[in-house]
Amino acid sequence: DRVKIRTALLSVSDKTGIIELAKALTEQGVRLLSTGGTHKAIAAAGLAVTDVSEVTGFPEIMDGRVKTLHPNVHGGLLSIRDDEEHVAAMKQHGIEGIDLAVINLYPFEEVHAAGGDYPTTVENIDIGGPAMIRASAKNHAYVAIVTDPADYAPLIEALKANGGETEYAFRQKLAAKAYARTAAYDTAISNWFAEALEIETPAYRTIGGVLKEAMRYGENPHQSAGFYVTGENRPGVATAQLLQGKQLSYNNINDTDGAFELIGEFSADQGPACAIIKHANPCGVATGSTLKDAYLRALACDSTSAFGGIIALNQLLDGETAGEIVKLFTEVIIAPEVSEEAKAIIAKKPNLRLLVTGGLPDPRSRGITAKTVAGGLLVQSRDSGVIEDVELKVVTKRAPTVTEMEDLKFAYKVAKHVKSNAIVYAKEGQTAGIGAGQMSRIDSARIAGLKAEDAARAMGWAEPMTKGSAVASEAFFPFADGLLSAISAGATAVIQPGGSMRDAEVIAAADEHNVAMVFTGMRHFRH
Ligand code: 93A
Repeated sequence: DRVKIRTALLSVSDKTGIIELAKALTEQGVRLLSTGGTHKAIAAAGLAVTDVSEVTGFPEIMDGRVKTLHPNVHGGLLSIRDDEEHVAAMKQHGIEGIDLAVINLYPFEEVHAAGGDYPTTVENIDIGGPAMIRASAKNHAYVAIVTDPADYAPLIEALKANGGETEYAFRQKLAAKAYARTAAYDTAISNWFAEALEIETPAYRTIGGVLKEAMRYGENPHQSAGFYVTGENRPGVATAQLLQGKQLSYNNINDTDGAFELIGEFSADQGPACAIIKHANPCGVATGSTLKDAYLRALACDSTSAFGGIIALNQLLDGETAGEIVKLFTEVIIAPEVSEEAKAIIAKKPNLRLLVTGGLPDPRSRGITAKTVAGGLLVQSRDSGVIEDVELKVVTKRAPTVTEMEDLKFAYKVAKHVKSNAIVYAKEGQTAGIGAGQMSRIDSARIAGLKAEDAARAMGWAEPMTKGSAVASEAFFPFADGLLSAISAGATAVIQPGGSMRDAEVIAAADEHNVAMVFTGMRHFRH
């Protein structure tokens, strides 16, 4: 199962480490073949290398679109070395075997991420490279295919250790990696196309991404995990820059995403806002006169749960706010920008991760969400529904006051980002109590009320903030009981999608207590 490497084909866009590899291969007596740019780089290093045009007997044509797409290359990669017919064909057509292919592709993903225009992006779709990678990987019984510069060093070591030969198990692993690479590459192209044409139909989209980093473990220490990027142009945890702190864990990434997607509902021009997230649910969200004020108001909602939380901010993190945040143990801070003063303050807490995104995500933007089920993936378009875009219908005798209406909208935006069943009390742009993830809506309402009482005790307030609050339910109240629980906690205004068979009953209960209620007509389930 060992194969001596006699001939290698090197064709790389990313030339990292290619000279060192070419040198090591030359030392092993390997004959090098190469395409235009790679040939030039290797020859410039003073190494002997044959241009692939000599192998094909054909020049590179059409701006390089056709350079390796030739039977002399593909026959060399695909031939079964101990098959009589294959050997005869090679002889007849003058095809020489290629035992090692080192290929990385036109930088399609990078060009797209850098905002390349349509023709430039199209030109960066590599055709010959993936064809050679797939051919070599298929023929891994004889050919080693290296697609990742990180594998150059292990390859060189393996060749040195094995007298210039590769082992079957090594080639198998390389082949598996090669197909992962071409699959991810085509996925990126497919997703770019779907985005460019604004198509959300699943038939036009491939689900997948490019591995950004392998993580030490998953949701639990015994699970393995990787972070894949889909190339969606959206400020957030996948594209953020980590300014300090160790690598984010699986749970950190999940929670940070929840935090930043939520804070994206509050555009910077509406004033400072802060969200504190635990286990992907907010434990406090608030607007404020300053960012520090917003943070303190978010914290007041549930300062117990905020310990070890994730903090998302909707604008530049300033020194004052940073000084306040570092007083409590926090896992991650994510913000569009960070001032130098804030950086210096946070630097004193080296374990605190600081992520900067350069902008806020647009809650209305397209995109996909996916979750796994046993043996499958469920994929849907993002919940890009925004309260400002829907017509709110007052269904009770009393209409909400202006302040109540503001708080209803605020609470509904937050409820969209709380696991169902979600109940969110809010007052003056500050969450007063959040009930998340219960199997019955009334339990969520009860829990949110209890949390508000806890907060009042912790903060030394005379009464829980739910007194005189607005309350949001992300889906309709199936019965009046959930609403009555909210009313007994002190809510005076309610927002919910409506649409229950018992709407009349629910409206009557609200009217009976002089509570104002509005219907959004838009549900925000989040399971
Ligand atoms: O334009 S291509 O799709 N047509 C080809 O025949 C072909 N052969 C190799 N792209 C092709 N390649 C790619 O060229 C490789 O995948 C690699 O990324 C790049 C290396 O070109 P150079 O050696 O000229 O820098």
